[in-house]
Amino acid sequence: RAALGGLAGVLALGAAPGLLRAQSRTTLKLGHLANEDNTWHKACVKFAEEVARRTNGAIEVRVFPNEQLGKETDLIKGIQLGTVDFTITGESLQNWAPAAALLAVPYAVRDLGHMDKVVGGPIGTRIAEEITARTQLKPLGYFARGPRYLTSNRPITKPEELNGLKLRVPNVPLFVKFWEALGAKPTPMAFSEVFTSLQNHTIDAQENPLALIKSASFSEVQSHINRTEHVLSWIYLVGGSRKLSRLPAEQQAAIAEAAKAAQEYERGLFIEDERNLANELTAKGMRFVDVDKQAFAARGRDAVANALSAEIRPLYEQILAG
Ligand code: 2Q2
Repeated sequence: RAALGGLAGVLALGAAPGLLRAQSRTTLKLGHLANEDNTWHKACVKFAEEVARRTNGAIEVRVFPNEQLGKETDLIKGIQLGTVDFTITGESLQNWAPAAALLAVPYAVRDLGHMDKVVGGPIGTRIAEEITARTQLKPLGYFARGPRYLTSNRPITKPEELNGLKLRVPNVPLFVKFWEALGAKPTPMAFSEVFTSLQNHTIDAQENPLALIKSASFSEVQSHINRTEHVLSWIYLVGGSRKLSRLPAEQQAAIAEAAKAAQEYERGLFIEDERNLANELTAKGMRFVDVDKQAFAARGRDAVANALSAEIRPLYEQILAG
């Protein structure tokens, strides 16, 4: 008891400066769609730690996984309203900023090196600027994603075999047009609803990178992973530019640096994860299916080009040529 009392005394003393600081403490909220096992979440926790460290605890970032704070679209609107401060988002932003379609064009980016070149070059700058201008969401850093694969409960090796497959896609018009052209029936739906909808057969299939397929336990409701690898893209960690711009300059700088640290941290986790995911999903009973990728790309090509506005299309062609 005496020892505990002493410990409490020490803790109380130690907490005193913290309490003074706590009075000027700002709490910011980060919501995202992935769960605690996903590298995005781990990188968000790292971001929160880095923000705390770089602001001496003046800014606390609270992280809410699993769409707890709202679905992806709600989170985007929440940031615009000022009720949420950060999220992870990408091609869904094309509903506000057409150039965000360039983030995730089917069969455009070829590999990780190509992706980094696109994000870091003039096209990436253009995308980020348009997102900030049209949505008031400022890209602070980006995470690489593995290729998107089509999962289903039967093997699908070519577009003809889609045959009206009820396929969930995120709220991304370009994805809807692409899959329609291929012969599927795509339905936009929030990520948090996908597992249950697969379970109760409202939908037959979904498409995502292996990391999300694994962390969301889709292996329990889908048997096949068809190697379509139809989209290779990155995703942004974004913050609400209005609220961020009202913070003191040094805190804004600390947040920007923390985002870069989280980006680097995520890249390490991502590369490690990608090495193991196929084996892990196989161990969970999923079967990988080789597909005629050329046929998927060829069938979707015109739909993709037509879905992009005349202003955006040359940039798409630059990505292809880059
Ligand atoms: O399937 C999902 O919901 C994610 O992989 C989405 O592709 C991603 O969140 C995009 O909606 C990014 O804006």
